[in-house]
Amino acid sequence: MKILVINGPNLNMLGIREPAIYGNQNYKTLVEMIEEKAKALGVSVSVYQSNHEGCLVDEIQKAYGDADGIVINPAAYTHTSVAIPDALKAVGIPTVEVHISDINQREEFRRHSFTSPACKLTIAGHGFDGYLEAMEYLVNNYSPEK
Ligand code: CA2
Repeated sequence: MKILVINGPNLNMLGIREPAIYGNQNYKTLVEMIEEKAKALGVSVSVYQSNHEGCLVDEIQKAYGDADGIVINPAAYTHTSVAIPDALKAVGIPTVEVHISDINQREEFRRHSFTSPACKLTIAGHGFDGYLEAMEYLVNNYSPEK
């Protein structure tokens, strides 16, 4: 099974500011945790980050016919982008939306996700572990070998 993990704008800055919301660990640690989890689950993973909406759409489109599952944290584009859920629907790959913080307990503008209707599941407020839970969910429910 092949999983693509996509991270949106500013997530590469994790660990630098706002530790009360996003924790102390940095982006490199997040990527290492994802890679270790992939090994433990016996799947292949690739991790992508961009600050640009169109690049995120390009990456989703590139996954068509290649990835078996997507884990996506669209970051701020969660609350603004129509192009990202459109791309997810276009490729039809089972996708889990992840947010490090609990977007439902924060500012009003973060409570709406344009992405979640295009996803099988949304995990929010579980910190970095949310990504690992999303990977497990995809393996348990959408592995092509099962
Ligand atoms: O909780 C999440 O994972 C978010 O997707 C993170 C986004 C935010 O816009 C969403 O509403 C919720 C922010 C990405 C990272 O922002 C940083 C801010 C300060 C320091 C480092 C990263």
